[in-house]
Amino acid sequence: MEHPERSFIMIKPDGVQRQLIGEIISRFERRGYKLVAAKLMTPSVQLAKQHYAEHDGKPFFEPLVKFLTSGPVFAMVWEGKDIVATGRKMIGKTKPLDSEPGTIRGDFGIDVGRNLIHGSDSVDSANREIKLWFHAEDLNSWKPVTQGWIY
Ligand code: 3AN
Repeated sequence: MEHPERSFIMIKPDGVQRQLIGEIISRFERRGYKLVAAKLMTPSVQLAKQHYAEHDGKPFFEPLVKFLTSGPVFAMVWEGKDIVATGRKMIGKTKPLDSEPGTIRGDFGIDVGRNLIHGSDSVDSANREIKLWFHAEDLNSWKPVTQGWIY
């Protein structure tokens, strides 16, 4: 079944610890995006390594995997027009000095290793990551209700 573009967005352990889940969900909802899947979970080392496979061998790879598996993350799938690129804009740049105020990282983060949130960097990555983190049956396609109980 065809559906609008989707992105894998994950609040990392620092974002959960700092109780920013609601704030972050709210930003995506207000922008007009639709939540199609979400779960709080502590990733296994294997899952974290698969997720960050492109960084395998880099000096920050092991600490990154250790950090991601240190406690619960909040994994989500969001849907809507240009969600991958717009999601990255809303998240802000990886380096704290480059992340503009108004973005999630720019408003709440100062550390490159503790930058609160992950968002897929391309539609291909999104498809790969969504498959890695969610079962197909956990993705909920839903449409706005047109009956008269939302005013
Ligand atoms: P982004 O998450 O902005 O797409 P990536 O994919 O380049 O950034 O890096 C993935 C994660 O690896 C980042 N979110 C960050 O937590 C960590 N990371 C990237 N570069 C560094 C670095 N130079 N030092 C420490 N951690 C890094």
